Order: sequence, then structure tokens, then C-alpha cells
Amino acid sequence: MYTYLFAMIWLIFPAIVQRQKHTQTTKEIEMAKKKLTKAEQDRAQRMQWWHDARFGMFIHWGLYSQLGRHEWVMNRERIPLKEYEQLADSWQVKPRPAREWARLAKKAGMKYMVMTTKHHEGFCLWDSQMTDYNAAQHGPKRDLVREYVDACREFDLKIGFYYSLMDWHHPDGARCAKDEKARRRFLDFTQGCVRELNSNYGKIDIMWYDVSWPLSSPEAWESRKMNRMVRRLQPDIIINNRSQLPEDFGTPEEHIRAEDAGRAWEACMTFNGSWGYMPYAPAEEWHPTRKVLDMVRQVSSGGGNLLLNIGPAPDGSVPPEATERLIPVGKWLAKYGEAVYGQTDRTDGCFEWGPLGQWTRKGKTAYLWVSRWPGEEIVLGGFRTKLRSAKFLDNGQAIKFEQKGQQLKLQGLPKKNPDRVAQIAVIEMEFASVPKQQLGAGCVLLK
Ligand code: JFZ
Repeated sequence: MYTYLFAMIWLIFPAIVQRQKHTQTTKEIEMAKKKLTKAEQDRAQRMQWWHDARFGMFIHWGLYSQLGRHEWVMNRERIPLKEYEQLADSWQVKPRPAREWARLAKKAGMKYMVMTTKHHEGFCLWDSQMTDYNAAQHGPKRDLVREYVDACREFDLKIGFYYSLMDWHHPDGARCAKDEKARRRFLDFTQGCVRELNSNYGKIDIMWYDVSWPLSSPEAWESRKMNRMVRRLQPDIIINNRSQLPEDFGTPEEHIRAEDAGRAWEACMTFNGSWGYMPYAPAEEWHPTRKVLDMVRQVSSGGGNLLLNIGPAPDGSVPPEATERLIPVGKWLAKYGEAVYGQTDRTDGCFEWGPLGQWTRKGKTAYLWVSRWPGEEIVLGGFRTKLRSAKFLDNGQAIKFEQKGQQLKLQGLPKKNPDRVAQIAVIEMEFASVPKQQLGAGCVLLK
């Protein structure tokens, strides 16, 4: 009898332990997963389109556009509030300018847009219940955010909302830093605005916060609560890092520098040094087509995005300088987009700088953007990986090459840069493994 019982325990006990072990591990996995918020768990999936898209259009447009002296004009010139407010009624806007922006963005090879729904001046471009200081009540007497959203959808562009947390018009916008009741009112206003934007316009793809003066912590801004609300209203939305929380992506401004591997980033760049309309900028100050393409290359090689700004004229029309430069950008991208869109890999550690052009990469495939065409032969030093094939990216025409020791020669090339659009021809090179070029500073490598 005892032997029987003993045998039973001996047989069953390990099975129970085993089972418990098993349930514990699945539980542990669940717990580990729970430590990541839902937004973190599904980040890669939510951001897939954004990474593939690479290139978007930023729009800075508001009352300040009428003055044409930068979107900070109210602050820079210390314009009294009462005087500035008059711009709300003098603002005249032509019919549906957002369609012009969207048409141009599409032609330029951009895949998404971000528009200022409210900049620091505090004027809301949408029909808001939170304040009368908005475009539906004054000047244009229209919901300009609605028009923008409709235009994006018409031209198949993803939709981003820029929203300035800092507010120079709201009576509590500064006072909130010192007065608890004012802070409560201002947060209610802010959250109300953000709720309207994310409730009334269908699916929104990007929430792009800006300047969080004068409150100095995400707690003071209630950013976690606010962004939880945004994600509840818009489960697939992508949120930037300017509500004092890292959220989905970093926003280097007016420079292009990759963030740490694994962290998404988007460089936002002005076209001519000002975000808002600036008719006083000479043509020389506008980035030329080749410079814009180089910015596109830089973000592609660092796994980031480029959000290039246009400051429309007060009536909403696109400055001709922007159109003139962006049309060829789009023509070029139509030829060579494969080197830009989709999953590109970082080039750091693969290539060294070269005087004739720089690189983008997808796995073992390297794209050499030759912006200075030397003639019938291009020589590249220091490659440690075997080249399998080379061809022109636009027409697939094969390129002869010779790889001996540390020199790789592309031969039989045309005398002049074959790219007529921007004088940047892309050569696609298939390597045997992830390419590795090593040159160093001297003519030998010192170990
Ligand atoms: C902000 C705005 O003030 C500006 O008007 C524009 O909208 C731009 C996109 O964003 O400008 C900033 C924000 C942050 C820094 C600098 C300028 N910063 O962190 O140095």
C-alpha cells in the first residue's frame, strides 16, 4: 500500500513540478511583455509605412504668414497681442490651397505631410470649440484642417498634425508655470484641442508636438495621460518626442544626424532658413535640388526620414522657389527611388567617404550616388568584399568592372554624368556580402 503510494508520488510529482515550471515561464513571458507598453510592443508594425515612406512635406502656415517675417515674428518683434490678433480677421485664403501642396508633395516623391494646426501664436486652423481664435470664426471662415486632411486623402498621402504646446495667445499659456489653477485650465484647453484634432478628422497618422515651454516636465504637462488619450482615439498613430517623452521618434532639427541604432528619427529642415513664409529670403538661400537630394541620401543612409518644410504664402499658394526645386527632386526619385524608399540599412561601418559621391544600402546591395562624374572610369579603394555585379540603377545597363587587391575599377562609363535631372547618377552594386571598405588616413592601414 505504502509502496504503491510512494510510487504514485514519485511518478506524479515531477510531472506537477514540470507543469508548474511551464506555466511559470509562460507567465514570465507575459509579464515581460507587459513591461512594454502596447505602443512599444506594436511600434515596429505601426511605423513600417513611415520608415518605408522616408520623405515628407512640412507645412508652416498661420497668421504670421501674412507678415512674411518668420513664424516667431510676434515674439521677435514684441508685437502687442491686441495688434497681432487683428491678423485673424485680415487673413484671406484662396480656395483649397492644401490641394496644391498635396499635388506638389506627390510629384516630389513625398509620401506624407505634417501641417501646423496651431503654432506658437495660438491661432487654431480648425473649427475648434476650445477657443474662438480659429480659422472658422475669423478671416478665412473655413476649417483649414479639414481641407488639409481632405487634400492628403485625395492625393494618397499620410496625414500628420503639428501642434504647438507653447501658446502665446492663451491667457494661461505663460501663467501656467507659476499658477496651479492656470495650469489646470491650460491643460484642459490643451487636451481639449488635442482631443478634437484626433476625434473629428478620421484616421490621423502622425501627431507632431512642438515646443513645451514653459512647463518643465512631462508630469507638469500630463503628457502620458494626453498621449494615452491620443492612442486610444488613434490606435495606429505615430507620436514624436516633443511632449517631453521619447514616444516613437526623435526630431533632429536643421541638421541631419542619425540617432542610436534602433531609435527612429526624422530630420526636419527648412527650405530657406525660415519655417514660416519668408519672401525676403533671396533665391540663393533656398536649398537647390541637388542639396535636397543629398539630404534625402543622408537620411536614407542613416535609416531616418526627412521632413522638408514649405512656408506657403498668406493665401496658401506655394512659393515658386519651392516648386521649381521640388519638381526635379520628384523626377529624380522616379528614376532612382529604389535607393531611397523601403528598408534601407545604415551605411556606417560599410563605406568611407569618397570625393565622387556617397552611398545608400540595402543589405548586400550598395548604391553609389555619383554627384561628381569623373569620366570613363571610377576607381574605388579599400573594398574588402567581392563585387558580384554593377549596373546603372535607372536603366539596368550593366557596368564592366575589375577588382584587383584594394582597387575596384568601374570601366567603360560615359564621359559625362548620365543623369540629366540633377547630375547625380546612381550605380547599383551587388556585393558577395555586406560591403566593407577600409581606407584609413595613410596609404597603409596601421594595426
Ligand atoms: C520649433 C519652433 O519654434 C519653430 O517655429 C518650428 O516650428 C520648428 C519646427 O520647431 O523650433 C525649435 C524647436 C526646438 C529647438 C529649436 C527650434 N531646439 O530644441 O533647439
